[in-house]
Amino acid sequence: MTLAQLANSIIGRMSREVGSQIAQARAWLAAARRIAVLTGAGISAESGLPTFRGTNGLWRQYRPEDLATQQAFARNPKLIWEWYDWRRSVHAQCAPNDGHRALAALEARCEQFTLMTQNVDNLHESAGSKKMIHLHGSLWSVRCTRCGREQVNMQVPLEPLPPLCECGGLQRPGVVWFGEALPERELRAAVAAAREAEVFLVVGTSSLVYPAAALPRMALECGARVMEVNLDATELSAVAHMSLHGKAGEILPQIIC
Ligand code: BV8
Ligand code: ZN
Repeated sequence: MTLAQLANSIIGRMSREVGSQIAQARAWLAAARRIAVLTGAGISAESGLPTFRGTNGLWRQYRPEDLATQQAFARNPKLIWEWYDWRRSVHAQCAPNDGHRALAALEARCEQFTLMTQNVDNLHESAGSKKMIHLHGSLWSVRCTRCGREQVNMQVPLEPLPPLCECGGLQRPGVVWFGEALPERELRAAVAAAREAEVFLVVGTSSLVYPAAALPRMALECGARVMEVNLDATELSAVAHMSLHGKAGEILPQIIC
């Protein structure tokens, strides 16, 4: 057998394996009455949003401790707001992709469905997802550091920076920073959905940030089938029942139809 023939036979075998994985994933999702989904920055990458830890990721240029913590905000609220307002301006130009749309279609046909996202963008909602939990808050909400008042503020760019509440207090981005607890109601709902799921689909997350990264493992312990869609192997791959490697916008429409 020549080298070219050997390469072709290996490629042929690999594509047959991927094909059977896609068919198996499609069958598991079609048969499941209770589905939970956890998404991360990777599902918004094909919409043009930077991830955190990828090659051009946000944390490649900045240290999270310097920007996504209460201490960083207290040190220099204007700098932190400039970073978040830059991200809001990038988000405002992005549209949902086929991955977001496939998850909205899965929700529409599934009896009991929960989409929990670590993302602070609103691309899932723009794609039609409704049964959603934002574990890390949203870039489009602001919270007063004095009276606690939450507001949705879609203005881009925000002026002046940093924004002030009507009470005169400083407003902060409505996101969860490192070292901050996740919103209790959302975390409780996410844990319940993970425990009840028959299938837990994990899309576009490095599975490094806790407690969100613990949710698929909880589902596994409660007997769920855990499937992962990611460009690369992650911390979860070793324990997932299936890891489909590729772009979310290409794989999800193949396994959800
Ligand atoms: C908490 C929001 C406790 C803001 C974010 C020391 C002190 C305190 C806490 C800790 C500590 N050490 C560890 C912790 C816990 C910490 C943690 O987990 N740290 C990690 C880094 C070790 N967690 C916390 O601090 C959490 N809070 O523990 O509080 C507590 C309890 C009670 C009372 C008080 C306190 C808070 C965590 C939330 C932090 N906020 N961001 C903002 O966005 O600015 S984290 C940030 O990471 C984002 O939210 C993001 O969602 C999250 C996870 O990242 P991913 O989404 O996975 O993105 P990433 O780039 O990593 O990966 C992308 C993946 O997609 C890759 O795998 C890539 O291959 C793939 N991909 C790329 N393109 C595609 C693709 N896949 C498919 N298709 C594609 N096209
Ligand atoms: Zn206020």
